[in-house]
Amino acid sequence: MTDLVDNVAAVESDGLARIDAAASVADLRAVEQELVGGKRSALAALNQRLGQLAVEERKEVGRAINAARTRVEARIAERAEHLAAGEREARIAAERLDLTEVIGRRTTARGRRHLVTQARDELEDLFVAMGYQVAEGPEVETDWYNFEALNMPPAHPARSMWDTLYVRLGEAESTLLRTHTSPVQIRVMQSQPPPIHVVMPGRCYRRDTPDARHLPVFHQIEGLVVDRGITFGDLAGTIEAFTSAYFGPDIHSRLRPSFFPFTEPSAEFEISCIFCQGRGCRVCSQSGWIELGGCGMVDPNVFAAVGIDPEEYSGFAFGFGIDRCAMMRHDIDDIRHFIANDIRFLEQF
Ligand code: FA5
Repeated sequence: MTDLVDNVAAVESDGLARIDAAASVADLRAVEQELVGGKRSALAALNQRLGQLAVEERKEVGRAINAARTRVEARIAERAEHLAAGEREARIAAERLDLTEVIGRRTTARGRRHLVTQARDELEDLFVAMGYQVAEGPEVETDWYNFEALNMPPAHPARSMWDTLYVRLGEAESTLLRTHTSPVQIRVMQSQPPPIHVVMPGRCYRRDTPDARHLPVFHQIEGLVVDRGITFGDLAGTIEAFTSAYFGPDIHSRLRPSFFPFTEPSAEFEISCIFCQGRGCRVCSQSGWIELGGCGMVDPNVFAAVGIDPEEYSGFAFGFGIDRCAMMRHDIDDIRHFIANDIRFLEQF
């Protein structure tokens, strides 16, 4: 009998050592099978030998086997929990996605919107916030939209205000690259009845020699409001609202009498010089003001061209250079930087 009790003790201590040495949950399940799992396990084999013993001895050895089984099973459960936790952690570590690592390894440089596009988007947003809609028109225009409908009949002297690039299409000088965004006013008024609150950004073309303030291809944004009872005061207020929103509350605007064939009265609008805050400097020719664009009340002849009754409706229009706005906002002294494609310049914005 003592033999058998010793055997139980040996199976137990050997079993506990193997449980502690198991390196994975799979190893542990194999050890468990050999020790306590089913008829062929080590403890089951000892149990089978109980039949050879006398009743009293059988009880004692049986108790020893059961106690050994309880301790072995408890150690297996404890070790299984420990091994499973370790394996879970290892799996999570292996599956981890390090997003900062992905950014760190990125080799291609990200592009950005050109500064003039950024200025255009910002100006659009500003007018949309004031209740305007955004419209666009073609860059290749007919003479009628670019000049005639805007109160400039053929041979009108005002046409020479804009050096025009013509396209060889149809009759001579009937098709051109638009010299300003004002023809889009005509297209908008043809397509919808008043009330109209719309801004029209886009590219314009002139036979201008490039210099610090001029490019042959540049950008304008046009504004048009048509409704009952629109006054010059509404125009002045709108210009003041957008200039201080875009350039900052310290920058103000003023209107000076001017001439455009499609507005009456007409004005040029200027903003206080952002370089010297209106004190006078080289950029503003010591005047304290910088010209931004033109504006005025829509001429009755323009309303006539699109069939709007000038007795019932009035309106104002304005148009100014987007490139010039971006220059003033970002302290850029030469408009040609925008098209030089120098990445060192472009990536600053
Ligand atoms: C016009 O083009 C009128 N259509 C503006 C207007 C609209 C008046 C609605 C009344 C009512 P002007 O030729 O002055 O006006 O041009 C307006 C602005 O466009 C200029 O003040 C300037 O900011 C910009 N601009 C004109 N030519 C160039 C150029 N070559 N390069 C860069 N910007 C230019």
